[in-house]
Amino acid sequence: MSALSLKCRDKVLDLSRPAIMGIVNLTPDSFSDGGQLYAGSKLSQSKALVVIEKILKDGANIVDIGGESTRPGATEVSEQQELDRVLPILELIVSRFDTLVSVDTSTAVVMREATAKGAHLINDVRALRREGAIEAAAQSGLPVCLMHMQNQPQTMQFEPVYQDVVVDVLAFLASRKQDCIDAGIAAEKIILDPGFGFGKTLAHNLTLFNAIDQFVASGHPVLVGVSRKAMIGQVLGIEDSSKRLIGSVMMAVLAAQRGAAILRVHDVLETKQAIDVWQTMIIKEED
Ligand code: 9MG
Repeated sequence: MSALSLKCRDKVLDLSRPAIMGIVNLTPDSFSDGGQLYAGSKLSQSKALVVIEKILKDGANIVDIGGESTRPGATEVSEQQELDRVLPILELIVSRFDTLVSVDTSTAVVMREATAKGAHLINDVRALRREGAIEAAAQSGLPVCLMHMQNQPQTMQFEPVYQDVVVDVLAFLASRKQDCIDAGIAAEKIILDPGFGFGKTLAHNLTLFNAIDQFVASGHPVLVGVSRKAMIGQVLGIEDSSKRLIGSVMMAVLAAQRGAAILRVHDVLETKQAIDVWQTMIIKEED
């Protein structure tokens, strides 16, 4: 199945080269950029607009918006809070920009409302395991990203354990994929994601990273999100997540080399430049 493009509603996502998904956190408490779109306790549409405009100018192919923080230890949000954060910004993007919008949610009602308002893709860190999510995603007809997470954000970093992290994560995604197909989601609409940092130690993350090609071998586009995450901080000894740019860009290129189709990143411009240089060198090698 190794598709070079993905149909997302009325648009097509080109996957003949790595696509860049720019992160827009609509939360006051996300791990790296939480709160940057807030004026006091209120989400500011004008601040969001500035950030989204920049991400698109910098070369993002997809804008990923989310109203729930899933950083380790994050507090849960209500459905209404998520709807209030996501829907107005989704409407803003769809009405102003010609781009693909992915909605980062695990909540069925958010999936349904976001689909009605023009979202192009569902990105679910819980791989459609919440009640009603798989049905909502199937009815939407949109592509879905199924991510692996052990436990829940509140508890996931308390001593995660695997028999064999690669085998276990591959098996989980294969089983979720089959459930999706049984629920009526077309196989061509499924994106897989090993879920870096979600219930994994540094050793688990690095082992999985080196096995990205095994996820790619499934024939599904693979999404990799390592941007500014703790694994980069642990490798480099950098506590402040906003100072993890170089490690993040490096890992994005390494993920792309291993076959990742979509890179979920905070630093769009820098990642795109690095990917562009790498792509140019591949083309030169083939000349
Ligand atoms: C929402 N979110 C945070 N990290 C992520 C990751 O690594 N992958 C995906 N698909 N979503 C993520």
